[in-house]
Amino acid sequence: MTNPQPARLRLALQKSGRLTERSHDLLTRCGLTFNFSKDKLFSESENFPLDLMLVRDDDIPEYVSDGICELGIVGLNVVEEYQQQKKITANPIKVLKKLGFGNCRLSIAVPVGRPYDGPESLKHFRIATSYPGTLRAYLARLGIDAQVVELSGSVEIAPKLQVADAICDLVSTGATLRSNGLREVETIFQSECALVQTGQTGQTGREMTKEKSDIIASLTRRIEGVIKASQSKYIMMNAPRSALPAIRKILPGMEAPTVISLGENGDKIAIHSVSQENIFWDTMEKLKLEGASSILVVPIEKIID
Ligand code: PRT
Ligand code: ZN
Repeated sequence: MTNPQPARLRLALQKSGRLTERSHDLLTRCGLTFNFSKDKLFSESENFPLDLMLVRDDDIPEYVSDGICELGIVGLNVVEEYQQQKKITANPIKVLKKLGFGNCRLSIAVPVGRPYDGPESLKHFRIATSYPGTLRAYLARLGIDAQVVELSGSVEIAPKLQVADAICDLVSTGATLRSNGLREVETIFQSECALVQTGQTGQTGREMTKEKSDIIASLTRRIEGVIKASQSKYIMMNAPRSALPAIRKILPGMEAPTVISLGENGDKIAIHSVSQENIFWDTMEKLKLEGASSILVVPIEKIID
């Protein structure tokens, strides 16, 4: 009897766009290697049981929702829109980990100079958007009767073309709105890129087995380790022993520091610790004023607690 094939997972990823580089970088930092090729739909990892499926970001929620891919890396705005449009309530897509990049918000904006006095002002407006599902759900929640004008791109020019009174679009810096004479008035959804998992368990041929769940748990742990490491710093310094309480006050995010006695009478110490916060120049200067010297702050590559 032949052994069954070991399980491999499929992860849907944006083929080419804003999220692609950061997503590749994250997987690489998790220790996964791939043989990327622009023309291929699939890219297999050589050292982890995971195959990437490289597609347009708008298609990712459907592949994940249907269980064709167990996992996806995608903006939560796209997931929300898909689930609102399809009115999915059973087995929704699960957010396993927010990844801290691709941050943006879905906002309503009106032409500068147009009076706006809260969501009630949107009554009878024509609002142009590529996110009709999310916008309709927002308007319904607030009981606002407005017309949703669906556009697939360049939503920000709709008021100038007089096809809409307001728009609902993604905003990150706000520069696009400003340069089109628009003013952000309501945020209806906060988004960032996330690792998501199918809510399906029994798709024929792609059942969610214990083996697959274990692989997902292992990948999630690695991703958490990479994210935690990128938010942490390793800090080392020498200081008089008497300065330790003051130093701990300056660095409240410092985890149980390792204190090593220096010299013979032990009144000087070396402090080593992981800090969960950003260490700025002014923090280093404060440490120096407390008598710390040889202060070293170094990035951390991986952390497993
Ligand atoms: O080809 P494919 O369909 O895969 O890609 P796409 O062109 O549809 O998407 P892409 O690559 O542009 O964006 C992918 C994801 O990035 C989005 O779904 C969001 O989750 C996230 N993201 C983060 C953004 C932005 N920030 C963003 N600023 N997506 C789009 N924008 C656009 C926005 O639509 C507007 O036109 O940037 C403009 C606003 O930016 P600011 O900085 O001027 O406010
Ligand atoms: Zn897209």
